[in-house]
Amino acid sequence: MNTTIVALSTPRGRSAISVVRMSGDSAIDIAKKFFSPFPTKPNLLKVGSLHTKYFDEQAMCVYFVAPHSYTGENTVEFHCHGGTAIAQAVIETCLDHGAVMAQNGEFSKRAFINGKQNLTNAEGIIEMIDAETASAVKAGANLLENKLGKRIVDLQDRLLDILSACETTLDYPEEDLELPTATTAKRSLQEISSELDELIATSTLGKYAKYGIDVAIVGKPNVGKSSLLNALLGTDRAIVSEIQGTTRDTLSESVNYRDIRFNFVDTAGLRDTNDEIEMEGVKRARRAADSADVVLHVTDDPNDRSVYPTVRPQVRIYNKSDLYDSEPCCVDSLVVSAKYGNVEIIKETLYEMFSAKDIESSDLLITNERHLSCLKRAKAQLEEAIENCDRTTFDIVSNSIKAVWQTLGEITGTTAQEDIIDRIYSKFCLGK
Ligand SMILES: Nc1nc2c(ncn2[C@@H]2O[C@H](COP(=O)(O)OP(=O)(O)OP(=O)(O)O)[C@@H](O)[C@H]2O)c(=O)[nH]1
Ligand SMILES: [Mg+2]
Repeated sequence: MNTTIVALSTPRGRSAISVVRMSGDSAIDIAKKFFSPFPTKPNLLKVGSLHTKYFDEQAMCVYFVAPHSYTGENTVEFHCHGGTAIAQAVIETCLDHGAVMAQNGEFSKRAFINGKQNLTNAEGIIEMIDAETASAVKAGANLLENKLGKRIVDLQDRLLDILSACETTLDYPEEDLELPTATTAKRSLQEISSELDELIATSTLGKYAKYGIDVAIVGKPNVGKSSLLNALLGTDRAIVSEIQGTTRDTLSESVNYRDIRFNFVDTAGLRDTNDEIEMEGVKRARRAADSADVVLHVTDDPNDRSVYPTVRPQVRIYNKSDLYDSEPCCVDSLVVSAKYGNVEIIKETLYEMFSAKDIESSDLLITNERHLSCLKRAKAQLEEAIENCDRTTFDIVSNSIKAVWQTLGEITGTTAQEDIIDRIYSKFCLGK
């Protein structure tokens, strides 16, 4: 018999309702001791009285019978009135009747142990909870729906097929692969390899979906960088003045455009200076540009052809267009007026530039660093397996293919180490 765990599944503090969840072999028996009338059927929320040693609480109760629950175990949920004291009394009552406090993520970890979810499902849930844009929610939901898990299982199955095809042509594992077998195996492995490449390549868009696109606004003092930031955000965030060198530090703020998050960084105007603080500001501005996904190089001079020195992609912005007598000299640039005009064209250009449409429409993006590192490792091992096909015995080829299979299994959790599993579930909140 396993332990029965209990925790508050809603945030602590003042709220409309609190949900207390209990899971384990004895969950239903425990609940029957202090909730009446106990629901007569599973999966139905029923009103009743929850008897604590301090007061009787009118609450709702629902129970699920193993394996038909989130955790795969007997589970009971109490939906009580909100507030700290009521939830605390309900939890205490469960503890007094034999339950123990759950650890962070323990409900979900039990779901994993009971085969109700794999690691990518769990990571999908975390990503959905942490998401701040619709595209990040979608990326998490795809994990939860097991889109990556299914791809991984498919790749693993094909590796096993390759292995068994090789095996049937041999009497002894030490024998060399026959040429036709080796050629077929190699071709199949190469197909898997290019699919891994495709998956790995989606991680760039995955990063944008999850964290947004970092955009540094740089240029000489007074060209209107801070005005531009404010216009892009639609709020009066940064100090604007006609004095050169107004902005000293970097200033970051995010805004969602369609489903994509843009993280704009306003920076100090670039110029030579002896002012110690401003010098530091300029240094920080250059650093922000170096680490950005794209640089907006702002100028207010329509004859300015200069290019900001960076390896990052950049877009030249001619600002203060309301003051120009003629069109700016460079056509491949954006012409705006932060003070009077519409700056949506900047967001639209960035959106196009980063194929943000593909972020919204793609079914599967790699958004998780752990998945990416497993995929890269599997890819390196696969390259080794492909090389081995040419010049080694079956047992060496087979070992290298098994290594790829094993690494891919770490993604879904079938071959993951206990500590990795623990680390993932400890990121969950208490009660999840
Ligand atoms: N006419 C006009 N003035 C603008 C426009 N954008 C900004 N300004 C003015 O230009 C001056 C400088 O604007 P800021 O936004 O502070 O410029 P900055 O590039 O952030 O300057 P530093 O922080 O000093 O580097 C202010 O007086 C703004 O009102 C614009 O589109 N048209
Ligand atoms: Mg400024």
